[in-house]
Amino acid sequence: MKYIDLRSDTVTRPSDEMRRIIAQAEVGDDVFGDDPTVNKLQKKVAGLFGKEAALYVPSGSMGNLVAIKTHTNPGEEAIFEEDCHSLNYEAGSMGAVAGLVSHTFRGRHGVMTREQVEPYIKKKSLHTPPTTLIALENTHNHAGGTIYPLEEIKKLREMAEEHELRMHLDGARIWNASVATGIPLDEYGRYFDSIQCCFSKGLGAPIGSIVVGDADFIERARRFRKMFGGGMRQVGIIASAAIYALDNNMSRMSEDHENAGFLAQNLAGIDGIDIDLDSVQTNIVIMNIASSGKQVPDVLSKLKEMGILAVQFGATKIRCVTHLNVNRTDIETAIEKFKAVFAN
Ligand code: TLP
Repeated sequence: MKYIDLRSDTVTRPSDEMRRIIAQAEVGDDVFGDDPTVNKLQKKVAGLFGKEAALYVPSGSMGNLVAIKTHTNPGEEAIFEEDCHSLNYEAGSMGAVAGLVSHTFRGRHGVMTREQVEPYIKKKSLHTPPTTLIALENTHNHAGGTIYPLEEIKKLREMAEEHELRMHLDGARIWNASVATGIPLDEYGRYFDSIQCCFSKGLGAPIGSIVVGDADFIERARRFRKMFGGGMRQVGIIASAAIYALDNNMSRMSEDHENAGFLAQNLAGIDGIDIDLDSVQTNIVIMNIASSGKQVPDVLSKLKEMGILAVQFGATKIRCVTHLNVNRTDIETAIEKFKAVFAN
């Protein structure tokens, strides 16, 4: 059966044109720093964010870990939003590998505010783990692809400077935030010491993420990438796909956002499905099915029988993500199938 796959934007497949570009990629040994395609990608992305340098890494999880590990020492404290990806979906790396104590705050739509966070920043003392980092996520996956308001980012940046905190952004889907708001990537770049962004989500490249920052930070991050086994060799093969994706697949993300909005509007009209429509700001739709009395795994398996794939995202929640491999007709089909499952 050919599925309409709404589990994630990570399921996107390289197009024929992308595969052609991959086949022609110029390569070298990137651990020696001489893969021309990787160097081109790193320069290009650093430039897009107005940063001095960038480091290509195999995954978003490694990008977050490398960046945060480079900024901090074991035993220090870092501030995260409670439902962020780094703490909940990266296998405990912030504690197990970076050795951090995490202080979490609950954000509305994934947004922590300065007022909320500032009173809890800890100074260095004999007893306390000093707070040295704050990490944000934009767009926020678990909150439903929500966008961090620039005004709040600016306030947090001022706070970070006053308290000498480093500021990291998990920008796995920063492309979506930029396309949806029209805020250029280099504007986001101004407020963070490091940003991690993924090519293997809505941009449609098969593998890879990147970390941007200043030159000294990236040099130090390179050592941690090696330590974590992320030093790769003729990796221009996949970096070429990332360059292609940036040039061809970014502006079209507005289509994914329209499709997510359309899906959310229609699903919200079904009895037993509750959606916070304010949270549907980019390509993610999270619905709560508690009021239907149905169990998420049952709903997902019925949908699957009908050719629709989605994922569980909490005890009573389902997530659908739109991307370049699903079009409006697919979304219309998905809506019909949801209606059928919830009709009885
Ligand atoms: N997110 C995946 C799953 O892990 C949940 C998805 O399907 O959405 N930051 C954010 C905000 C992410 O959403 C993800 C992946 C990552 C980091 C990690 O990227 P990878 O999977 O490349 O390690």
